[in-house]
Amino acid sequence: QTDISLSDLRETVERLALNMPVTDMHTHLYAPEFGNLLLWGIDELLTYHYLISESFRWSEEEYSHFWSMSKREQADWIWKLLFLDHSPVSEAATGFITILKRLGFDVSSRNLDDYRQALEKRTVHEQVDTVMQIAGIEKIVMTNDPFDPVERLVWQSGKGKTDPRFYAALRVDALLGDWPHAVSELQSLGYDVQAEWTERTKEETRRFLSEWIIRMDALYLAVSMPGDFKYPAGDHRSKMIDEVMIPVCQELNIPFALMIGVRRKVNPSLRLAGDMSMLSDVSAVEALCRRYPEQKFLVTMLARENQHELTVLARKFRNLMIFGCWWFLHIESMVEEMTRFRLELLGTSMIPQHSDCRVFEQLIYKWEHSRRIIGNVLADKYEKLHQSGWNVTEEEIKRDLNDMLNRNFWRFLGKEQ
Ligand code: REL
Ligand code: ZN
Repeated sequence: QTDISLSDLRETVERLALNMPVTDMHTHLYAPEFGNLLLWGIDELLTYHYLISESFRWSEEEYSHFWSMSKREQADWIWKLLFLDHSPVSEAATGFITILKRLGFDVSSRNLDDYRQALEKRTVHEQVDTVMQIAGIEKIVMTNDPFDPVERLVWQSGKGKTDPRFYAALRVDALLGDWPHAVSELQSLGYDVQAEWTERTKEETRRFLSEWIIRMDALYLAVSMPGDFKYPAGDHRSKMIDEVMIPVCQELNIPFALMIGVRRKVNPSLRLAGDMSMLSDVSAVEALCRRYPEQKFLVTMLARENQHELTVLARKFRNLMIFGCWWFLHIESMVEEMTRFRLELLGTSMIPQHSDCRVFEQLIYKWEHSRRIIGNVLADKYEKLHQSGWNVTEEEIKRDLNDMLNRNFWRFLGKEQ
């Protein structure tokens, strides 16, 4: 293996970073078997909730009027406000342009109907294959909610686990965040639970989780929580975690994923686009990692202010894997900043990014933008090493990228492929 010269280093790292197959360990995408739950195409892309909230900044329109429009009309409205009346420089808007370009469309024409017509000719299967190929995505982890009646039917009909490129993650926010709602859902699914925290209720909630993890073959159990999550606290959340969630994860030997720092619906009129970020308490994660050294925790936080402390915490606990630049942090400046100090504090022993895609083609831009940044930050580090006489080989660069974009996740799961 010959050494890479200093002048070729950056280009080599960037090329390898752009081409390394990826495991996208948290998305809101679905396999084609899930029917309409899998969103794709121009109108879904333009009505992404990130773009909805950006559009309303330019309009006096009633929220209710927007929601009464057809999807196509909403898309046209957003296209005009964010792409024609103003330049699409935000991350989500630029992302749409990256998608058009990579799909081979003439971006300069600005002709939405051409793009629509081109995609309407494709089947969902063709588009899934094409996009995964363009984006270099090998494995996709979905977010799977048994309380969603549409999704539940797919699992109950046995069609949920047919496409080998897609993996499940069991997501049950209501158990921690809206217990009354969870109780009525669990009851309607035939579990003998009640609002009071009885032994029977705990047992039945554990049974619910185990049965669904097994049915979905879920890779991990996931929850999102607001920043006011405290642990240990003697409240409902602590009890649910200690007496239900951790025991089930331990029994089935899967990680527990915590996504902390989201305040839902601060502006309910915006629906999905109305969620806000919130400062979190890193010491809650610290306490969990200390109390359960055998339990693996996948953790991401939404506030920028929490990122450095969380990264330091990962130095203290090997059962903590930090992942991704979540949501409002999934913008170039934050990905750059976070990737840099994560590498500086943890080396390559972290998961630098997940896509959080909701619409299939978003895989293209979310990963292209992130791969470039990851490659460049890594190139800076290799250049420093090179100047000291430590030359990384192409094989070693691939190994490092493969760790960050694939293996760290699978190794953490104990399911190295
Ligand atoms: O998994 C989550 O809780 C969030 O990522 C989502 O709620 C959010 O809407 C997503 O689109 C963010 O990227
Ligand atoms: Zn998400």
